Parts: sequence; C-alpha cells; structure tokens
Amino acid sequence: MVELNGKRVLVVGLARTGVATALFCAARGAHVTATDTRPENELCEAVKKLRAAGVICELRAHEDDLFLAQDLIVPSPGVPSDLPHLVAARKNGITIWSEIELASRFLSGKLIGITGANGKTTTTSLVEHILRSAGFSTILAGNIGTPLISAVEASRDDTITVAELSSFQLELTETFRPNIAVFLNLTPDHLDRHHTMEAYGRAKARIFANQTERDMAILNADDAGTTPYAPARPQVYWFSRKKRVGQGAIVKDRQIVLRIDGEEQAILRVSEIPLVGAHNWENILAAVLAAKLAGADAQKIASAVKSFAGVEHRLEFVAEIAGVRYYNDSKATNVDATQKALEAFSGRVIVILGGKDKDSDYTALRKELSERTILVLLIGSAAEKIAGQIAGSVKVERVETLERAVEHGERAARPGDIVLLAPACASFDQFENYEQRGRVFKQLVHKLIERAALSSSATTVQAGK
Ligand code: UMA
Repeated sequence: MVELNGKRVLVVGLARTGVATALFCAARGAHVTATDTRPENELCEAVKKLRAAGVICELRAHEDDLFLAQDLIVPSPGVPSDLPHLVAARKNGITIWSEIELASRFLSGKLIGITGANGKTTTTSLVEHILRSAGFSTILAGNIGTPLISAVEASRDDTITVAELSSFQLELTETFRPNIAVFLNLTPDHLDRHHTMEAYGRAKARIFANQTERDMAILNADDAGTTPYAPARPQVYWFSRKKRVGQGAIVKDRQIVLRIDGEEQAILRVSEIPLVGAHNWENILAAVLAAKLAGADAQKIASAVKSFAGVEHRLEFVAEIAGVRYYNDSKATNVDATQKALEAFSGRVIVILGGKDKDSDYTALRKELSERTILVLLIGSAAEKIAGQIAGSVKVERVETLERAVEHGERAARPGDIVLLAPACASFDQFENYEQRGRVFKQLVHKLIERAALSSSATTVQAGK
C-alpha cells in the first residue's frame, strides 16, 4: 500500500480511468489536480463530480509547470508516455505510474492479468466466467472497460480479480505483479504509439517483470512473438494448439487437454467450443489453464466453457437476413485480428475495413482477402491507404461511412454470404470508441431486419442475442 494522504497527485486524461483515479486519490486525502486537453464543455459531468470531491481541474491544455509540482503523476492509458510534459517530469525525478500500478498497491486477494495483441477480452471474460461459475468470488476489470482502480473497494482477501491489461497500462508499472500472468500473442498493433515491435513487446512483457517463484506465467508456444519473453522466475506454463508442451494445455485427439505435473486431463472436445474460429481455441486453452491454476475444478471448467456466450463486438453474430449472416467484430482494431476474423469463415465474405490508421501494414491482409472475400467496403480516414495497399487482391468500394457500408453489403450479398465488420483500424476518426462503432453496426443491421419484415413476409430473419 502507498500513503496518498497529503501527497500532490496529478491525473492526466479525464475519461474512465482519470475520473476513477482522481476520485480514488482524493478520497484517500491526496491533493489532486486533474488535467485534460479537452475543454470544460466536453467534460461537464466528470468535472462536476471531481470538483465536488475537491479535485482541481485544469482543462483545455496541459501546463508545463503543473507537471513539475507533483509527488505522483498518473497518466490515463490513452496519454502517450513520451508526452513532453511527462518526459520533463521524469527527468525531474517525479514518480509516474499507470493507474494499474496504483490500483495494485491497494487491491486485496489474487490477481490474474491477461495481455496480448488479440484475444485479451475474450480470454479475460472467459476466465472470469469460469471462476465465477466454479463458485469463486470474482471481479472483472482493466482494459475491458472498468479501470482496475474501481475494483479496489470491492476486493477482499478471497477475491480473484481478472484483469485485461494493455501495453499502455503495463509500460508505466513498477511493482505490478499478477499471481497468474497470461501473454497470449504479439502481432503488430499500436505502432503509432510504441513506434517499434520491440518497444511494444517489452511493454507487454512487463506483465512478468515482478513475478516471483510463487507466481505463474502462461505463454503461447505457437506464437513466435511471445516465446522470447518467457520469464525466468515464475513457474512457466505453455499452451499450444499445434504441438505438445511440458506443462500446460494442448489440443490432443480434438480435445482440450491439460498437462500438469506429468498428468494429462481431458477437459472438453473442441466440437463443444461455443465460439467461432480456430483462433478461439488458443483463447480457450489459455483460459482453461489459468482457471485450473487458480484452483477451479476440471468438470466445472468444462461446463462453464460450454455455457460461455462470447463477448460483445468479438465475432458477434448479429443476424441472418435472407440467408446472409452479419457479424460484428468491431474489436478487430488491428490487421492480425482482421486476419483471424476472416479465417473463421469458410463462405464468401464481404468485409468492412477502415477507420483510424495506427501505422499498420495492410498488405498483410492481401492473401486472406483474395482467398476468402468477394468485396471490401472501405470506411473512415484510413480508406486511401488501405485501398493502395490491397489494390488488385479483391474488389474494393469506397463507401466512407458505416451506414453506406451496411447498405452496400446488403445489396451485394447473396444467400450464404457473410457481411463482416472487422475494420483492422481504431475507431476514433468516426466514433467514440470500438464499442460505439459495434453498436452502430448492430443498429444498422437491425434496421435491415425491420425493412425486410415490412417489405416481404417471405424473408427469413434470425436475430442474434
Ligand atoms: N488526453 C489528454 N492528453 C493526451 C491524450 C489524451 O488529456 O495527451 C485525454 C483525452 O482528451 C480524453 C482522455 O485523455 O479525455 C482519454 O483517456 P483514455 O483514452 O485513456 O480513456 P479511458 O476511458 O480512460 O480508457 C482507458 C483505455 N483506453 C485506451 O487505452 C486508449 C480503455 O481501453 C480502457 O477500457 C479503460 O481505460 C479502462 O481501463 C480501450 C482501448 O482502446 C478499450 N484500449 C486499447 C486496445 O484495447 O487496443 C489499448
């Protein structure tokens, strides 16, 4: 635990993380200032709440002097760690922690941390679902949407907090130490922020940095990006869908099998996995292994996996209209996630790509696009770049907005086809976040259902959850 009483704390960024962090520190007696580049009229509700708690709000711009007059600075994940104000504060010896570092110093009970370029949200949700179904007291938090600091109040000695962790959160940690740490995979993402794959990998691998012999690390034996980061101190477990591992989880005779302390235990058949796409086997292997190491019973793990409904915006089935199936994978915010989404389907796919570019290389999509898709619909500010990089591999239409993409998709699709939103980009050019983008897509598909219902009684419609 760290003493906040009387300390000068600066919180940078006033969205979910910043508001929760500022209120947390103020409630513990710190002198809190909060700063955001946005003006007050865009932050009304947050500012009202913060001022009521005694937090000073400095808005519209970040003042240099403010950063140098602090004991502790907590930047939100969306604030680049090389922001000049932070660089200057660091030079002046001021402590800079991410919110997960601060939260971990107050959190009670056990912590399972899950990171990776893709699959984090599904794996985190699944681990929490398994443990809750197995009777443990759990909290779901982190990059998944609820800041870890919000979990502190409810955590007890017997709580297991299951946290999705991003590179942005991990890079500014110091003593952060999950009891079980999972590193799912490493493929290009966020290069606009981390600049190199090495820096991105190093930030993620901080999940293992403070683990001891009593802790457990779980890594993907099939992913060349993560294997070099296998740590020395904690007990290391591997998962693989392609090969055997010493200690961990594998696919054998089309079953998910745990191999722990020389014993093999079959958990469930792959045919019983309720999620689309072979890449989800990896998420399930990691989740089953983490849940087992956290103490869940094999039978309870199996029944919980079978009842897992999946995660919103992750290859989420939206509806089938006149034989065309619509899927929302708005969480596919990088090229690798889009590749995996395309690999999950064997039919003819019409895919919606585009949004805000993150210095990504879309040429990596050319193979899947030419083999699996019949049409690419381009939206958002990255459209020109994507069009240039995938030219010649598939038919492309520039439609600008999601609304027009859904209209064009419906018009171009024949029974048996799939219309898939898997944009390979961030959403911030046209939407608040990927969740809003996914919700808008689903609303647009639901409008198609209404139209289909009005225009013809013969049209068959099946809606997702
Ligand atoms: N801001 C500044 N100065 C800057 C930059 C931003 O003041 O230099 C301000 C913005 O004006 C805005 C605020 O900072 O008001 C935004 O902060 P934020 O982006 O950290 O927003 P939060 O709502 O706190 O969301 C963060 C995570 N966001 C990011 O990592 C970009 C959320 O992950 C996370 O769910 C949430 O904390 C709770 O932990 C989202 C995400 O996109 C889902 N994550 C990336 C991903 O999954 O790929 C890593």
